[in-house]
Amino acid sequence: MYTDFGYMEEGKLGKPYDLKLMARLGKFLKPYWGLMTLSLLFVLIMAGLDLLIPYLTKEAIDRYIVVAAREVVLREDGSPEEHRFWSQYGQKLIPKKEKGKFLLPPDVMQSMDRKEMALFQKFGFLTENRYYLFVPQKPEEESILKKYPSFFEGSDSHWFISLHRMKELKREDLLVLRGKDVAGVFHIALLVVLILVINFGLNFSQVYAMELAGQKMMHDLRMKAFSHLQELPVSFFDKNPVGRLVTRLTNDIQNVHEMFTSVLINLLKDILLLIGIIILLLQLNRDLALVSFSVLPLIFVTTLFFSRRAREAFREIRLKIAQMNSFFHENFSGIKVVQLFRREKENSRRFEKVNDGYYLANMKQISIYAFFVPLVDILSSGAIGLLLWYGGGKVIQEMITLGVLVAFLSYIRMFFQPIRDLSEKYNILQSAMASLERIFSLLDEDKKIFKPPSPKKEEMKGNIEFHHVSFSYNGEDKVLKDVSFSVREGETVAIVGATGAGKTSLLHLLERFYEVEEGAILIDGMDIREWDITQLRSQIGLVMQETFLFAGDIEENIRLENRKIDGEKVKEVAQVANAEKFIQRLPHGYRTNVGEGGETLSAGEKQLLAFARALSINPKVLILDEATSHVDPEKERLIQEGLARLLKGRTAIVIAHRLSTIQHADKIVVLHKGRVREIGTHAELMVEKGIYFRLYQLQFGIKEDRGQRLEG
Ligand code: DCP
Ligand code: MG
Repeated sequence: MYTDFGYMEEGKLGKPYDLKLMARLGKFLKPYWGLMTLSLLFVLIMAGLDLLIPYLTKEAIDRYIVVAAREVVLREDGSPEEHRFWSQYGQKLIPKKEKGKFLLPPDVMQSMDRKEMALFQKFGFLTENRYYLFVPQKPEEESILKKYPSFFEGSDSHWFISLHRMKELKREDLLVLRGKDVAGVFHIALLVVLILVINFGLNFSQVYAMELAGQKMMHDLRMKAFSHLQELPVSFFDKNPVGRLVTRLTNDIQNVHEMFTSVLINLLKDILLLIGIIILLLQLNRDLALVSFSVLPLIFVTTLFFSRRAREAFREIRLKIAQMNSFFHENFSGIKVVQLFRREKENSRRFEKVNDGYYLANMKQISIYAFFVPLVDILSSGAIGLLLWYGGGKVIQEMITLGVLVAFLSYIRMFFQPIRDLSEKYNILQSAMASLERIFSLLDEDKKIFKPPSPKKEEMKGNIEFHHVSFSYNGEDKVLKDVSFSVREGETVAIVGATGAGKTSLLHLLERFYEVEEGAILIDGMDIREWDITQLRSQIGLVMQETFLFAGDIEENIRLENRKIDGEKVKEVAQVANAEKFIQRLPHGYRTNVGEGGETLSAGEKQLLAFARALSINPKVLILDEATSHVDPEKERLIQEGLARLLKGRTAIVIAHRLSTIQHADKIVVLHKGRVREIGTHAELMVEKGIYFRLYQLQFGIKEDRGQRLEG
């Protein structure tokens, strides 16, 4: 009891990436490569735009917010550095009134090498005195000059004011003075908003395109898996419980979808961002970049450590879910037995154990993440602190501009986010790979039913011959051994035998649910494997021991999508099968819903329905597997009547435990432990006094033979 239904394998995790599997998945993606490329393109643009924003901040700060010209004092007999400076930048300097004093404009300073600047500063001719350069154009700007005549120096177009003095200006005058800067900042802010809006649009389109491709691909994959499964021989389903197949078609495909949409493209984006940030930072300032990256090894080690732990927890959760699934499945498919044998308490106890396991596994994962995520946050905060300390010092030393530091801080924050998500994505990737492997191994299940190169599609006459047929379900224990008998066109042959004798197995072979292992079954002299399987099945009507009803109404269940027959014909076959009476008693007659969630039919009613169903295809050969066993004597009589009418001109194989119903068969085949022991008519077999004779006596309660056993 409580087998794992093969769910244990759900706990397996695959390699984080498996190129072979990905290549196979690629085939399913092929029809949607356009969408994928589009999505990829959007991601590239988005990554680029994301990187642009901190850069724009830097520009706003350095170009418009913190902007000053610096005073340069040069002596004629100055050092070689002074001469070098003069020859290099002399042209761009703005002379002050005092001899030998100049102003170095901010744009020139921006373009200077920072190390060189530090050197000039060290030699003293690049001073700390700062000025704001002012080129008045509008009348209100001119008026400022007149308002504060003693504050400004310069002439013509070039005016400047020392930063100390500037603080003394009135607020509104300051705004006029720095009107250009304010406009510049405004434009950059506008640009940032524009980028964000574009990013929003791109993001939406990207997610949409990605999901469209992903959903369509999953749709195709499910379709393919479903059709593939339908074509697999019944023996496959003996070994693979439905619960597991459901998991394949839902959970596993969902996993792949998750990997596809939330990991693949995002991972690409993250990697691009990381690379982009590294390059940008190195470009902005190498020293500062290296300092910022100094915490990376620590983060790397932590991530590695935690991703391993997280993986275990993740694996455990999957396993527990699988266990829970199998438990649900078993408990509720056998609910009658559970209730009948009062196993509710015991099963609740068992379920509690499984449920607890699941809960604990989840808690384990949560505590791992609850520790890991803040830890990475602390590390990234540490990096930011380090950057602030080191970079702040550099700003003070004029080694970098304030804008660079601010940009650095933004980039570093952007840098840690993807790293934080990495371990989670890694898990998804692994579980998706395992799912992919399982899905493909299902698709690889190629024990398909043999199809001959030129299948026979003729009308069937109905001559059936079992020719030394042997068969086992598991490859070992033969349930049919060297079975030979024949049914001629139009004959009715009965098969009798104890339970487990192999009667139903014979029918399985005839309908090719399973393949004959040794020997052959011939129909009209042709091996059934040479027949077109659809042709074969459509001409052999089968009423099984158990009738399965599909969700739908009575009419649909009789017709089973056989478009050749209309409502009239459905009623006709129902009448022949004597199912009409009970159908008319149902609330909506032929329109009554049955099957899952619908009206419940009794076993006998189901059989009558199955009978009508078999007749609806007007088969050449009719097979009844204990078709009358559940029907009351009155109904049985009615069916016998209908049957007699119906069997005319058809070949029939009838299996019935009640020997009274088959006495008129043309031939009776007695099966015992998989072997044919007797063949003949009722009269012949009664004379033979073999197994049939004893069975007959047992059933009709002839006392003197009670002691005899069925052993033969
Ligand atoms: N068997 C099996 N795998 C299956 C079906 C059956 O291993 N999928 C085994 C169980 C029996 C043997 O095959 O030991 C013969 O089963 P049948 O269903 O052919 O037996 P009957 O139809 O004769 O039995 P009953 O009269 O109970 O229907
Ligand atoms: Mg049977």
